[in-house]
Amino acid sequence: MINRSVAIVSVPFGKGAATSGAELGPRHILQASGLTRKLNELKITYRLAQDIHVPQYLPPIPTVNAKYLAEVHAVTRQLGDRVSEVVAAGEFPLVLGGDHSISIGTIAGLAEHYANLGVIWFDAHSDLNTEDTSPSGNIHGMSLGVSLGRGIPLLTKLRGIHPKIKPEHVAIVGARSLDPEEKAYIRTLGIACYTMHDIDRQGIARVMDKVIQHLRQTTDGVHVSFDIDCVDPREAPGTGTKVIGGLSYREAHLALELLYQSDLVTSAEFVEVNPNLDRNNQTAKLAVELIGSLLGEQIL
Ligand code: 6HN
Ligand code: MN
Ligand code: MN
Ligand code: MN
Repeated sequence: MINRSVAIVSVPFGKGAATSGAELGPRHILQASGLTRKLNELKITYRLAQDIHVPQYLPPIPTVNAKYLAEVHAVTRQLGDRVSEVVAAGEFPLVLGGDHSISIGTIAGLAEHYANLGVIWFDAHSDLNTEDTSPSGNIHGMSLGVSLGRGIPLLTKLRGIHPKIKPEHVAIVGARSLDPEEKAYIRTLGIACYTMHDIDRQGIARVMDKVIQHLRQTTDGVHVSFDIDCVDPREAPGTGTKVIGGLSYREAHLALELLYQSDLVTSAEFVEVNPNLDRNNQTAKLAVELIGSLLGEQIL
């Protein structure tokens, strides 16, 4: 997988989430926690693509229940362009968030290149709300739904591809906080959702083997969308929507190590690192280590 050069795309945007601070994620992951040092150690060639520009002020777009829609739209539209260019150049897109609303842009840019894009959604949540079902109005809780073609047309129609991904090509891993309508939608569409119950029962290795086997047979590219809140808050305190009972440190690493070995992954994003809520940069450092595992770091 990493015979390709990596293009790092920083997205300093946090308005899709309720708690501010995720906009500081890219800077902390890159500077304080040494992502580029890690990539050098792994002998991976990389470049820093131009950062996504986050506008200071935009006139609000009237909506029912979607906060900062104008800002999310401006950022995800740019990110879609940037990611599409990176893939067209033959590079591996590594997107650093930012809150999870940015995945709308990442996946929009990828969808142009992969007719049957697989998405592995590591998350405590499923991010399948719409304006009508969201308890918060925060767009980071709607982003997977948008990529599946559900919700706000301004976002679902980004780049003119609709929908971007198909439910049978999605696997959610690590879920433990689902809203009632999200559960109903997962059941109705038959989305593969490996909850913490499934992981406790089967083990993360077996779960990842199933995900890998299915996506290998049915997709033409695999995107890893890694919300750091899939990891237990003991290991990842620096994130805005913590839920106890998450992946252990080793479960998270093993999942990504197995994905590296599968040779299937064609892009990745790491989101929801919030330095304002972190302790001694623990969560940003964890993100760097996890990126290392996905890109080929091995214990021996
Ligand atoms: N995330 N389900 C809740 C909501 O507000 O829709 C939480 C969403 C969290 C989103 O962590 O990316
Ligand atoms: Mn999320
Ligand atoms: Mn989450
Ligand atoms: Mn298919």
